[in-house]
Amino acid sequence: MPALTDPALKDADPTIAELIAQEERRETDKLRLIASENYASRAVLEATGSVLANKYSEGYAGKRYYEGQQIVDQVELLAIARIRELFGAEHVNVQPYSGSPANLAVYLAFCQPGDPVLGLALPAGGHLTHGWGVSITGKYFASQGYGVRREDQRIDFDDVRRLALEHRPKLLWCGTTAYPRLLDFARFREIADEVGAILCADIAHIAGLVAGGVHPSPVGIADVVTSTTHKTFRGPRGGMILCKEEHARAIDRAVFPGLQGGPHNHTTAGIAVAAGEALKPEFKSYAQGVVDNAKALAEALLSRGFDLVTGGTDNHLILIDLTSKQVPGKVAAQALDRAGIVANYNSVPFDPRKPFDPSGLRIGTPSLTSRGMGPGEMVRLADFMDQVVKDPSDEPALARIAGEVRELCSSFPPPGIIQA
Ligand code: DSN
Repeated sequence: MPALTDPALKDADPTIAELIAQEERRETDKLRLIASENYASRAVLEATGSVLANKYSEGYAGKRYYEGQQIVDQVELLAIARIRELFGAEHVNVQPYSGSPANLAVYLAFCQPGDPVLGLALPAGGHLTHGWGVSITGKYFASQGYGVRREDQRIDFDDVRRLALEHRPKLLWCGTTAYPRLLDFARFREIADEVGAILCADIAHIAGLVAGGVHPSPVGIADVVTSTTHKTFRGPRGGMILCKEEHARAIDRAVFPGLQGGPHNHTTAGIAVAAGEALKPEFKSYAQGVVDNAKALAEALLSRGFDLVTGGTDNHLILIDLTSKQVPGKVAAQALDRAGIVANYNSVPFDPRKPFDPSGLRIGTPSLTSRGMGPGEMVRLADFMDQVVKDPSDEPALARIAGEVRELCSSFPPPGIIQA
């Protein structure tokens, strides 16, 4: 349990307890805009910090390699049942340790080393594990990356189809980490069918939006759907795979024994709790709020002269191209952090700058929405960002903004953190 509430950690290890307390303060006092982060509820944190962490459970419910699974089987079956209900999936595996292992399990289930695969290129907004060169998925498979169109920065389906026909991938990925628009899963399905590829949708970023009904679902369209559980979905750090029944055995065997040992049962319990929360009507309002806030923030930034990749957003994420502001993404991100606003620098499509010093800034609204902030706060945030980007080296101004941010944050206590 976090240091502010549980004396056991403070007594046993005051150093770690103090560091956790500092992180609680940081997450309370700052505006967290990293699009892949959120606040898990107190209930999710409690389940994740439970004695279930003590138990080994290789295998699946009813077929384990260790005894003593009376409780763990129930936890895992509950998590599976809730995720199935939420997404309407035929088969669910909640054992992947996170998103990257979930994606590796898909390769293992359907590909041999050297097989052709196709995914959105990292600089265009894809993920490392969709076949990018420095990832094991780019080294062990013959991967190709499709891109976005230069004119509107949206996924270039002509490029996807051309590469698919030329390359005949075994596995076609759709899914993004820095793409602010809805994904057309049906269009990907058509291309996958044309070349006989397995279609995998990685919905790590948008799982909460899909569950909340504000983004179209790939379930029933893609053969396999992978996700993390801690981004818009607001659960613990974990992963899950949803698939059609015909692929259930291949996926389960790929996760265990193919890739992993014992599942993290404490995480499974946290996923079950998060799925229970996502089944409640309030979750739909949260998901709608995430999108409404992103649109409000995008509008407010556009009206302050910021250039947004694709011109706006349909989801939780905004990608800002700072080229016209003549401030590199890293300089802006570091100055924003000093002003109490946490984002990450990011490449933009066709970025002339290097990935470690790119032109863009990626921001998102899940964490702010979980705190209860709305469109009015998004306008204030755009004002803060505008001031910071105008002069990222004006330290007195950054310190003043950090104070204003702290004051704003104090009216919106984040879920999961008990205030001292
Ligand atoms: N894809 C990373 C992110 O979106 O932040 C996590 O893997």
